[in-house]
Amino acid sequence: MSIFRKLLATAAIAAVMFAGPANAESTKIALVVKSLGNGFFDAANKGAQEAAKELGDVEVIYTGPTAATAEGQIEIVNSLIAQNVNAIAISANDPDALVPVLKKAMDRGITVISWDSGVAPEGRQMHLNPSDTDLIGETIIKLAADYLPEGGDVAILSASSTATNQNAWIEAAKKVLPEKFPKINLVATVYGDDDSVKSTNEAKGLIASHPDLKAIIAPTTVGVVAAAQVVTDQNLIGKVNVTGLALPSEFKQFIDNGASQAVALWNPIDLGYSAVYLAHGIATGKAKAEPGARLSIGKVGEVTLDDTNSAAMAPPFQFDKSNIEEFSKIY
Ligand code: RAM
Repeated sequence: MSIFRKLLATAAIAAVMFAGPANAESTKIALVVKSLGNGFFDAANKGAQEAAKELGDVEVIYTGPTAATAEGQIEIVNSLIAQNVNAIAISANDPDALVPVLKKAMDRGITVISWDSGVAPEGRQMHLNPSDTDLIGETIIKLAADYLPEGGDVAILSASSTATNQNAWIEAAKKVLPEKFPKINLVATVYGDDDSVKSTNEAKGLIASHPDLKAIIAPTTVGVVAAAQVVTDQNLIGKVNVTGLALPSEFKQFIDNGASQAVALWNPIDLGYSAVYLAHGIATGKAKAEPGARLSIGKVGEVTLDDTNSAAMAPPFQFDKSNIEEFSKIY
């Protein structure tokens, strides 16, 4: 064998050795969600896996606590640090409680981003919002107001009381109420913790303590289903309109039966895809998270980071009788 051929053969063996087992060289990205068993996050995971496939060298680890608590997520992040993952993309149950453990992750060289529900700037390199926060805040009120020409009492059924995203949307909603929706009277805000049982009980409580309630606004895919089920079970269809942010596949039945006139949401598959795309870009050094940076989110487009290194993906869509059937087949 000539020296040249020998060298080629050696190179081939080396290449095989370096390729190693399928995942040896892949970028490990953990998609940490608020809690498992939530259809919204399962849809995001679908997009995350799509991004992994497209990027080719990525393994997505889909994980989260059983209940939507910061404590559960802290435990998970500690174990991801021990596993030496390359990146963590988290939808946080609390903006501050996770900062120390995420700082520890970053100190170890792990890329950390938040998406969906943010972490305070010192605990992550960037944050991806699904849509503009003020726009979501106004949208959830408008969804109720559109069907209340005379105005009236409405209440909010949220997720957990520390959820960064819901709290920001509620704050934005309260800001636009007096000027843009003067006839809408917000009588209460309660928290169902993205838990079906607690959300059901909170919805029942709202109805019992506010006899003139005209709408329940639930800016959570878990809460909105629970509230619509309560309205259905208590024969309140036509009396209390349920609205908010809903996954069409879970919510179609309540548009069909009239418990809700309309709801909204962004594409959760695109959101999970974008989170992985961004985490991968930063972890591999292809993208840099800094104010003003324009970062690619692959087939979804691109985002521009603001001065807090936050960006928004896309505006929400509205779903009603005319289109929920079509969207319910996608997510
Ligand atoms: C729930 C979660 C999630 C939120 C959606 C709208 O699934 O609270 O964080 O973005 O609702």
